[in-house]
Amino acid sequence: MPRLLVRRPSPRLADGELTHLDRVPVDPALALDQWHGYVDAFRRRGWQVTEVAPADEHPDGVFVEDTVVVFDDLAVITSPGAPSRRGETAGTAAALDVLGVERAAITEPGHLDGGDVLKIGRTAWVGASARTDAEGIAQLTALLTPRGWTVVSVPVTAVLHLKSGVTALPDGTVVGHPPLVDDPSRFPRFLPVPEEHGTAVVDLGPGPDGRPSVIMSADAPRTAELFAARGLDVVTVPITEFEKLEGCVTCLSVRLRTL
Ligand code: CIR
Repeated sequence: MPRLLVRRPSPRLADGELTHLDRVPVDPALALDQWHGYVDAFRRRGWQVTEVAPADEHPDGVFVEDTVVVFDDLAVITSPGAPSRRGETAGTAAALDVLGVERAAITEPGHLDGGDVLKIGRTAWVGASARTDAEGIAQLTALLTPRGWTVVSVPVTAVLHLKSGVTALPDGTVVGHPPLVDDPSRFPRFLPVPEEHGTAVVDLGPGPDGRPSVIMSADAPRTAELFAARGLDVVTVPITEFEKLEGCVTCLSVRLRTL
């Protein structure tokens, strides 16, 4: 049974880090509703949900994806690039220990955010961004190469994280909104999408009729149509309050497929 790791939003969510967007008001009650809607969409598809202990002192704690990246049975605890986010990893590590997951970690002086890691097959594409540095990428490469993974570093300047600009459909096609992607030609198969909030998809596993299924933002209707026309079962969820803080559907969870 696949398992989803999530962390509920802090009441201080509105104070989260901003890099490329201007601050606009965030509604904490709406954010909590949207978070429940997101988690319930996975539950309806058979995912077991594990909540990491709340970290209300960390406004960005809900973006749990940035604290760990899972490769096969190994969970790599990250070393977040933003000082305000460095205290978020301890709770994630504790939750993984309860589940009995093998752990490794990126350590100082290296930095790496989970949002910069896009896994396709046995390749980890890693964004060299404002949050992830060469030392963090070198540490990840040293952990993964003996395990049969290839790590490829790509530049990220237009958006916060690699996965703010590109993600992958279940068949491995990379999708992205071209103005947000530094160099689409780096990816073997790239499908441009027409909307900014259409760049982020998460593979939900097979849908009720066996078709591959993805979850994505409700704020990208033309992209949702494009994916449906490719035969995908598309589930959309409103996540406006997280998008205001440069978050997306990927950032709100970590998937553990083998537990
Ligand atoms: C931050 O700047 O760290 C948060 N406001 C947003 C993090 C989004 N996470 C992600 O893209 N993986």
